[in-house]
Amino acid sequence: MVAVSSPACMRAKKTKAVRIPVVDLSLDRSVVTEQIVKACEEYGIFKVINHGIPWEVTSRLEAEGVRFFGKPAGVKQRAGPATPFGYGLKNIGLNGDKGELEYLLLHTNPFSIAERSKSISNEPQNFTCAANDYIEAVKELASQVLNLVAEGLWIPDKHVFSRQIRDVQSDSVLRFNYYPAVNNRDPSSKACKEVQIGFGEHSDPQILTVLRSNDIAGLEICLHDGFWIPVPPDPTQFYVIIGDALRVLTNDRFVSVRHRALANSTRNSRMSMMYFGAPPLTGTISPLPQFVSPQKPRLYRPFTWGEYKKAAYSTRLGDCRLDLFRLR
Ligand code: GA4
Repeated sequence: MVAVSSPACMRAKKTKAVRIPVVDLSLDRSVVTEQIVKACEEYGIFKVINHGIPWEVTSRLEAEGVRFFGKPAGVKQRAGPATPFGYGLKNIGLNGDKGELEYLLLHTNPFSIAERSKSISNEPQNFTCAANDYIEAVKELASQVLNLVAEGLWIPDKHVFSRQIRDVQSDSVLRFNYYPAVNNRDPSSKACKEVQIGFGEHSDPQILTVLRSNDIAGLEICLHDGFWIPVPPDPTQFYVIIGDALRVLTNDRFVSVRHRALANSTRNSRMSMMYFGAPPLTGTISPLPQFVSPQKPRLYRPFTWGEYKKAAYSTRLGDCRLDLFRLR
């Protein structure tokens, strides 16, 4: 087992009122690029509005998710266990992490989607179609955002980041997280007394995540100073979350924000759908020359996405895996 430092955020319990940046993609390109870069540097997360993804594409996949999680336990288990792909219940990853949730983790390759959908839906073609359309739409959005990032950073090759997630061999994944509503009417119930962690704190390993949830709250991010702040749910919009790979590519100019999900809703269940945009397994992750100088020396050794993924699955959810690749 490799030694990794304990996450700073685990010590922080406080919260304060801060607004997550909102980027309107319909505004002037120079304004948008500047806003995105600032948000990536200061927060590692922002909300995109006027994103152009038709509501029908999102709602169709949401309906498939709701249908699946509404099935009896025994039926859902036919799509599991998650190793790591498939249906998971309370177990996260392969090293004993637990959470108050159910999930579906799917590789975005169309062949994998078609294969998996057989155990997810009674009408697999409908699930396959909804998932593929959604994946295409969020991949486009992620690529658009990554091109704006490159432009905002004055990188001559505007496709340097998006190329990685658009590659046919891309290792991108799609995830549904379902946090059942808790019953707090019983004063002796666990839910009544303590905060339930739906999905523990971590940073996403990939380049970037596009997250969409229903209108039930739960997601929180950790600020630089250790404060946790809630991310207000907005079913019509998307949140972009910076992952570890983009942090490395920018030599730590961007932060890969640590986040977690609480599962405390007594109103309704929370369901989120995440697209994690990743390079192919052989794709190299190394600080780009633009971000390395005598004043800002290279902070990481080059590694492949495959190596980083392996490190992710051999560590615990909350570990700071990037330390394993850090030079200083
Ligand atoms: C966090 C981000 C994505 O959900 C995920 C997760 C993955 C899993 O659930 O299988 C991991 C987690 C995530 C990071 C550390 C490892 C791997 C669980 C875990 C303990 C799909 C991913 O790529 O990394």
